[in-house]
Amino acid sequence: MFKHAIVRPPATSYAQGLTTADFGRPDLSLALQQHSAYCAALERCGLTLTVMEPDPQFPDSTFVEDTAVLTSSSAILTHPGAVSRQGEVPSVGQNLTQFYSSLHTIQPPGTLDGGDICQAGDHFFIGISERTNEEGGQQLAGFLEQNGYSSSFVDIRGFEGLLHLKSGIAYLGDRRLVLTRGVEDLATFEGYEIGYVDTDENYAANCVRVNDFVLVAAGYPKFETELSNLGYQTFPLEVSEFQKMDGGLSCLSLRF
Ligand code: CIR
Repeated sequence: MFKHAIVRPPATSYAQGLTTADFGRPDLSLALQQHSAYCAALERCGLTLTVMEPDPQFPDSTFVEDTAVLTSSSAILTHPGAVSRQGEVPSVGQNLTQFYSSLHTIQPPGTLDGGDICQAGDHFFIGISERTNEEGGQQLAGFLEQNGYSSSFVDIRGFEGLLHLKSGIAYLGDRRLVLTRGVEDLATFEGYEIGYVDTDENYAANCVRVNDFVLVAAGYPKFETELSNLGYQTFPLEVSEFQKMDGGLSCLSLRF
Protein backbone atom coordinates (compact mmCIF):
# COMPACT_ATOMS: atom_id res chain seq x y z
CA MET A 1 0.00 0.00 0.00
CA PHE A 2 1.22 3.51 -0.80
CA LYS A 3 0.58 6.22 1.77
CA HIS A 4 2.31 9.32 0.40
CA ALA A 5 3.24 10.98 -2.83
CA ILE A 6 5.45 13.90 -3.74
CA VAL A 7 4.23 16.03 -6.63
CA ARG A 8 5.31 19.33 -8.14
CA PRO A 9 3.04 21.38 -10.40
CA PRO A 10 4.49 22.52 -13.72
CA ALA A 11 6.35 25.84 -13.53
CA THR A 12 5.85 28.91 -15.75
CA SER A 13 8.81 27.72 -17.85
CA TYR A 14 7.20 24.30 -18.48
CA ALA A 15 6.99 24.72 -22.27
CA GLN A 16 10.78 25.13 -22.42
CA GLY A 17 11.37 21.58 -21.17
CA LEU A 18 12.85 18.72 -23.15
CA THR A 19 10.70 16.91 -25.66
CA THR A 20 10.87 14.73 -28.73
CA ALA A 21 7.09 14.66 -29.20
CA ASP A 22 5.47 16.42 -32.10
CA PHE A 23 2.18 17.39 -30.49
CA GLY A 24 2.77 21.14 -30.23
CA ARG A 25 3.49 23.45 -27.33
CA PRO A 26 1.84 22.62 -24.02
CA ASP A 27 -0.79 24.96 -22.61
CA LEU A 28 0.32 25.82 -19.09
CA SER A 29 -3.10 26.54 -17.65
CA LEU A 30 -4.47 23.25 -19.00
CA ALA A 31 -1.37 21.45 -17.69
CA LEU A 32 -2.05 22.93 -14.24
CA GLN A 33 -5.68 21.77 -14.40
CA GLN A 34 -4.62 18.27 -15.44
CA HIS A 35 -2.02 18.25 -12.68
CA SER A 36 -4.54 19.20 -10.05
CA ALA A 37 -6.94 16.46 -11.26
CA TYR A 38 -4.01 14.04 -11.01
CA CYS A 39 -3.36 15.17 -7.42
CA ALA A 40 -7.04 14.74 -6.57
CA ALA A 41 -6.90 11.21 -8.00
CA LEU A 42 -3.92 10.33 -5.81
CA GLU A 43 -5.81 11.64 -2.78
CA ARG A 44 -8.82 9.59 -3.80
CA CYS A 45 -6.52 6.56 -3.83
CA GLY A 46 -5.77 7.32 -0.19
CA LEU A 47 -2.43 9.14 -0.47
CA THR A 48 -1.28 12.17 1.49
CA LEU A 49 0.51 14.60 -0.80
CA THR A 50 3.60 16.70 -0.39
CA VAL A 51 3.18 19.42 -3.00
CA MET A 52 6.48 21.08 -3.85
CA GLU A 53 6.72 24.65 -5.11
CA PRO A 54 7.10 24.86 -8.88
CA ASP A 55 10.61 25.96 -9.89
CA PRO A 56 10.88 27.84 -13.21
CA GLN A 57 14.64 27.25 -13.21
CA PHE A 58 13.82 23.64 -14.07
CA PRO A 59 11.15 23.35 -16.79
CA ASP A 60 10.95 19.55 -16.47
CA SER A 61 10.71 19.53 -12.69
CA THR A 62 7.04 18.49 -12.66
CA PHE A 63 8.31 15.02 -13.68
CA VAL A 64 9.46 14.27 -10.12
CA GLU A 65 9.58 10.52 -10.66
CA ASP A 66 12.91 10.87 -12.44
CA THR A 67 14.68 12.29 -9.38
CA ALA A 68 14.46 9.33 -6.98
CA VAL A 69 13.82 5.62 -6.62
CA LEU A 70 11.89 4.72 -3.50
CA THR A 71 11.35 1.41 -1.77
CA SER A 72 9.53 0.81 1.50
CA SER A 73 12.81 1.10 3.41
CA SER A 74 15.19 3.16 1.30
CA ALA A 75 15.42 6.19 -0.92
CA ILE A 76 17.95 6.55 -3.72
CA LEU A 77 18.38 9.98 -5.27
CA THR A 78 19.21 9.84 -8.95
CA HIS A 79 21.68 11.62 -11.19
CA PRO A 80 19.43 12.36 -14.19
CA GLY A 81 20.82 11.69 -17.63
CA ALA A 82 19.78 15.11 -18.96
CA VAL A 83 22.14 17.77 -17.59
CA SER A 84 19.33 20.35 -17.51
CA ARG A 85 17.49 18.13 -15.00
CA GLN A 86 20.28 17.38 -12.55
CA GLY A 87 19.50 20.44 -10.41
CA GLU A 88 16.00 19.08 -9.68
CA VAL A 89 17.34 16.46 -7.30
CA PRO A 90 18.43 18.35 -4.13
CA SER A 91 15.04 19.90 -3.38
CA VAL A 92 13.32 16.53 -3.78
CA GLY A 93 15.98 15.06 -1.49
CA GLN A 94 15.17 17.67 1.16
CA ASN A 95 11.52 16.61 1.10
CA LEU A 96 12.45 12.94 1.33
CA THR A 97 14.48 13.44 4.52
CA GLN A 98 11.16 13.78 6.39
CA PHE A 99 10.29 10.24 5.40
CA TYR A 100 13.57 8.34 5.10
CA SER A 101 16.36 8.23 7.68
CA SER A 102 19.09 7.88 5.07
CA LEU A 103 19.31 8.72 1.41
CA HIS A 104 21.65 7.09 -1.10
CA THR A 105 22.68 8.91 -4.26
CA ILE A 106 23.66 7.76 -7.73
CA GLN A 107 27.07 9.26 -8.40
CA PRO A 108 28.56 10.37 -11.71
CA PRO A 109 29.67 9.02 -14.10
CA GLY A 110 26.54 7.01 -13.33
CA THR A 111 23.32 8.51 -14.66
CA LEU A 112 19.84 7.29 -13.87
CA ASP A 113 16.27 8.54 -14.34
CA GLY A 114 13.54 7.16 -12.09
CA GLY A 115 11.34 6.67 -15.16
CA ASP A 116 13.65 3.83 -16.16
CA ILE A 117 13.01 1.89 -12.99
CA CYS A 118 10.05 -0.46 -12.67
CA GLN A 119 9.47 -2.23 -9.38
CA ALA A 120 7.63 -5.53 -9.78
CA GLY A 121 7.24 -6.99 -6.32
CA ASP A 122 10.69 -7.74 -4.90
CA HIS A 123 12.35 -7.40 -8.29
CA PHE A 124 13.33 -4.22 -10.12
CA PHE A 125 13.62 -3.89 -13.89
CA ILE A 126 16.27 -1.28 -14.64
CA GLY A 127 16.05 0.28 -18.09
CA ILE A 128 19.33 1.14 -19.77
CA SER A 129 18.42 4.05 -21.98
CA GLU A 130 19.60 7.36 -23.38
CA ARG A 131 19.18 8.66 -19.82
CA THR A 132 20.25 5.75 -17.61
CA ASN A 133 23.68 4.26 -18.22
CA GLU A 134 25.04 0.91 -17.09
CA GLU A 135 27.14 2.52 -14.37
CA GLY A 136 24.04 4.18 -12.90
CA GLY A 137 22.14 0.92 -13.23
CA GLN A 138 24.90 -1.01 -11.41
CA GLN A 139 24.96 1.51 -8.57
CA LEU A 140 21.20 1.22 -8.16
CA ALA A 141 21.34 -2.59 -8.31
CA GLY A 142 23.89 -2.49 -5.46
CA PHE A 143 21.68 -0.29 -3.24
CA LEU A 144 18.66 -2.46 -3.98
CA GLU A 145 20.54 -5.65 -3.20
CA GLN A 146 21.47 -4.27 0.24
CA ASN A 147 17.73 -3.96 0.82
CA GLY A 148 16.95 -7.51 -0.31
CA TYR A 149 15.72 -6.73 -3.83
CA SER A 150 16.87 -8.41 -7.02
CA SER A 151 17.15 -6.54 -10.29
CA SER A 152 17.80 -7.05 -13.98
CA PHE A 153 18.62 -4.74 -16.87
CA VAL A 154 16.36 -4.08 -19.84
CA ASP A 155 18.28 -2.39 -22.62
CA ILE A 156 15.87 -0.07 -24.43
CA ARG A 157 18.52 1.86 -26.38
CA GLY A 158 17.46 1.92 -29.98
CA PHE A 159 13.92 0.76 -29.21
CA GLU A 160 11.89 3.40 -30.96
CA GLY A 161 9.31 5.33 -28.99
CA LEU A 162 10.64 4.58 -25.50
CA LEU A 163 12.31 7.49 -23.75
CA HIS A 164 12.15 5.64 -20.46
CA LEU A 165 11.50 2.00 -19.66
CA LYS A 166 8.22 2.85 -17.97
CA SER A 167 6.87 4.30 -21.20
CA GLY A 168 6.60 0.64 -22.22
CA ILE A 169 6.09 -1.36 -19.03
CA ALA A 170 3.99 -1.14 -15.89
CA TYR A 171 3.53 -3.45 -12.94
CA LEU A 172 -0.06 -3.95 -11.84
CA GLY A 173 0.68 -6.07 -8.79
CA ASP A 174 -0.41 -9.70 -8.55
CA ARG A 175 2.69 -10.67 -10.62
CA ARG A 176 1.12 -9.04 -13.65
CA LEU A 177 2.97 -6.79 -16.09
CA VAL A 178 1.68 -4.60 -18.88
CA LEU A 179 4.02 -4.27 -21.87
CA THR A 180 4.03 -2.55 -25.21
CA ARG A 181 4.71 -4.97 -28.06
CA GLY A 182 8.37 -5.70 -28.61
CA VAL A 183 9.51 -5.04 -25.04
CA GLU A 184 9.13 -8.77 -24.28
CA ASP A 185 12.14 -9.40 -26.54
CA LEU A 186 14.44 -7.10 -24.58
CA ALA A 187 14.68 -9.11 -21.35
CA THR A 188 13.33 -12.06 -19.43
CA PHE A 189 10.01 -11.49 -17.75
CA GLU A 190 9.70 -15.05 -16.50
CA GLY A 191 7.33 -15.62 -13.61
CA TYR A 192 5.03 -12.75 -14.58
CA GLU A 193 1.74 -12.83 -16.39
CA ILE A 194 2.05 -10.44 -19.32
CA GLY A 195 -0.69 -8.33 -20.83
CA TYR A 196 -0.07 -6.23 -23.93
CA VAL A 197 -1.41 -2.86 -24.92
CA ASP A 198 -2.46 -2.69 -28.57
CA THR A 199 0.08 -0.79 -30.66
CA ASP A 200 -2.42 1.99 -31.38
CA GLU A 201 -2.73 2.48 -27.61
CA ASN A 202 0.98 2.29 -26.74
CA TYR A 203 0.92 5.45 -24.66
CA ALA A 204 -1.55 3.80 -22.26
CA ALA A 205 1.15 1.36 -21.07
CA ASN A 206 2.35 4.05 -18.69
CA CYS A 207 -0.38 3.32 -16.16
CA VAL A 208 0.05 3.33 -12.37
CA ARG A 209 -1.40 0.97 -9.82
CA VAL A 210 -2.11 2.99 -6.68
CA ASN A 211 -3.71 0.91 -3.96
CA ASP A 212 -7.22 -0.06 -5.13
CA PHE A 213 -7.03 1.84 -8.43
CA VAL A 214 -5.12 1.87 -11.66
CA LEU A 215 -4.55 5.37 -12.99
CA VAL A 216 -4.75 5.32 -16.79
CA ALA A 217 -4.42 7.95 -19.48
CA ALA A 218 -7.88 8.89 -20.77
CA GLY A 219 -8.69 8.04 -24.37
CA TYR A 220 -7.49 4.43 -24.58
CA PRO A 221 -10.75 2.47 -24.39
CA LYS A 222 -9.44 -0.99 -25.30
CA PHE A 223 -6.86 -0.93 -22.56
CA GLU A 224 -9.30 0.45 -20.01
CA THR A 225 -11.79 -2.31 -20.82
CA GLU A 226 -9.08 -4.91 -20.51
CA LEU A 227 -8.12 -3.64 -17.06
CA SER A 228 -11.78 -3.63 -15.99
CA ASN A 229 -12.15 -7.21 -17.24
CA LEU A 230 -9.19 -8.18 -15.07
CA GLY A 231 -11.06 -6.73 -12.11
CA TYR A 232 -9.18 -3.43 -11.68
CA GLN A 233 -10.91 -0.19 -10.86
CA THR A 234 -9.60 2.28 -13.41
CA PHE A 235 -9.15 6.00 -12.93
CA PRO A 236 -8.84 7.70 -16.33
CA LEU A 237 -7.00 11.02 -16.36
CA GLU A 238 -6.37 13.59 -19.10
CA VAL A 239 -2.63 14.06 -19.58
CA SER A 240 -2.39 15.62 -23.06
CA GLU A 241 -0.22 18.51 -21.83
CA PHE A 242 2.27 16.11 -20.25
CA GLN A 243 2.34 13.83 -23.29
CA LYS A 244 3.46 16.86 -25.31
CA MET A 245 6.60 16.96 -23.17
CA ASP A 246 7.24 13.18 -23.31
CA GLY A 247 5.72 12.66 -19.87
CA GLY A 248 2.96 10.50 -18.53
CA LEU A 249 1.14 9.43 -15.43
CA SER A 250 3.95 7.72 -13.57
CA CYS A 251 6.43 10.58 -14.01
CA LEU A 252 4.22 13.07 -12.21
CA SER A 253 4.69 11.62 -8.73
CA LEU A 254 6.94 9.76 -6.37
CA ARG A 255 4.79 7.26 -4.52
CA PHE A 256 5.78 5.52 -1.31
C1 CIR B 1 12.26 14.78 -20.10
O1 CIR B 1 12.55 14.68 -21.30
O2 CIR B 1 13.05 14.51 -19.21
C2 CIR B 1 10.89 15.28 -19.73
N1 CIR B 1 10.44 16.23 -20.69
C3 CIR B 1 9.92 14.14 -19.63
C4 CIR B 1 10.24 13.17 -18.53
C5 CIR B 1 9.24 12.09 -18.41
N2 CIR B 1 9.56 11.27 -17.33
C6 CIR B 1 9.26 9.98 -17.26
O3 CIR B 1 8.75 9.38 -18.21
N3 CIR B 1 9.59 9.34 -16.16
